[in-house]
Amino acid sequence: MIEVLDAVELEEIRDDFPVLRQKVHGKPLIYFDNAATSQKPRVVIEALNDYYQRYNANVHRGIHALAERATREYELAREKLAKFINAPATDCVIFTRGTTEAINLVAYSWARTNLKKGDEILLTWMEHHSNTVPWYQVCEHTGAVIKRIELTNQGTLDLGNLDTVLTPRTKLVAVTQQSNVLGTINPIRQIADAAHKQGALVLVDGAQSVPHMSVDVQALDADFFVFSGHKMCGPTASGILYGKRPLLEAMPPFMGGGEMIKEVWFDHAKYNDLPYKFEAGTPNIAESIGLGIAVDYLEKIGMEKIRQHEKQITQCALDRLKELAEVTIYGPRDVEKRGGLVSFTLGDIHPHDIATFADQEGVAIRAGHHCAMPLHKKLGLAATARASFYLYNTIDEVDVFIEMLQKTKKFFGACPTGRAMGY
Ligand code: C6P
Repeated sequence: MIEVLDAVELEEIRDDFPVLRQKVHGKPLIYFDNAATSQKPRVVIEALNDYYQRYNANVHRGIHALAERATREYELAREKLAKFINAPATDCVIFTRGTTEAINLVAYSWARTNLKKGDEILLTWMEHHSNTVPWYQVCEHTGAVIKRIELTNQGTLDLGNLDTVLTPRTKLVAVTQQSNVLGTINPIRQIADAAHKQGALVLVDGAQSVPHMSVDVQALDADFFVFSGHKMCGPTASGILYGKRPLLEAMPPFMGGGEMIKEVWFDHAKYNDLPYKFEAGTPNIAESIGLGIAVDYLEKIGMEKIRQHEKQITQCALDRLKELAEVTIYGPRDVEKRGGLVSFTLGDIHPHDIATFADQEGVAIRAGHHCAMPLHKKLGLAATARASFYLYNTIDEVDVFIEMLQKTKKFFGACPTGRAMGY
């Protein structure tokens, strides 16, 4: 049986998020900017307070009671994160400040060491700048080149010719599990199987998937898997890099400093074991502990329930947006193939005008290129407006959002643009 959140549970969840109970410009806040960052439940805020008020200390260094407790809680968080993504071993889970840092770690440590002139890095047109620019930098450094998997006009990946796009020169496929603009959920296992057949590795950007669905890095056969804590009810500056053990063991450290060494002599050093080899300096202790608490919170509700809830909200938003004749929606129509966000344009009204108008009505959405400029350029767009949902959003909020768009349309007057992609 498919489990969904009932009205009572939804109200209880909303009560867990202090920030939601406020008015913005005199209107009840509707927070539809969850793809940028999610709100934090009280338990996570309290976990940060608790660390600073009761056991603030550095980890893996001190032998006093506070340091031992901080180390215990930090390592417990790592265990929770490993279990959450079904990592085969806890020490293959590295704390980072987020997706961007995790991808840069792989780009600097693995790619710069292993790639050479003429090698190929396969991206898609829907990648975030975090999964684009580090690879441009790798290419500048090594002489490798970027190739891209094309899109269908439904905003899904065109995998028809995957076997020819992948060549013996492809060394890495770096792909998002869910697009932050189109919402598209990509078939990672299919891509990984094809990549592995050619001897290429696969890095999966889970920034927009891990907060919203259950993820199993072993079932996906991802070589590297990265995500951010702040999009999944956790603190800012928290995140994870998971990598397969032989890869992580062979990689040189990303940064040098304290903690990442076993011993240091006058002119050289012996590096530490995993995961510490990649956690130089004092880490983001409070944030990583807070992320562990966020995982407890999400697991208690259930990732399947969260996904089902978001599907309902997204279906409602897609259906109701179509009431606006001038609207163009980007990405797949089928909620089975997309996550809980909708990017759209409303005739020729500038998306920034839509977002500004929305703000006046208490509705927080994002407008712009969403750090995916190649995709917007490919679509011939300067910007889109984006509403992105999470476990605490409601159908009633979608109704207010649509009313707000009706008002926006009336205020600005919208002329249809007949966009080629989207529907
Ligand atoms: N996207 C958005 O509004 P960081 O900033 O490191 O936590 O996450 C970067 C990132 C990487 N990949 C994807 C698919 C993302 O969506 C993001 C962050 C936000 O869409 C902020 S630009």
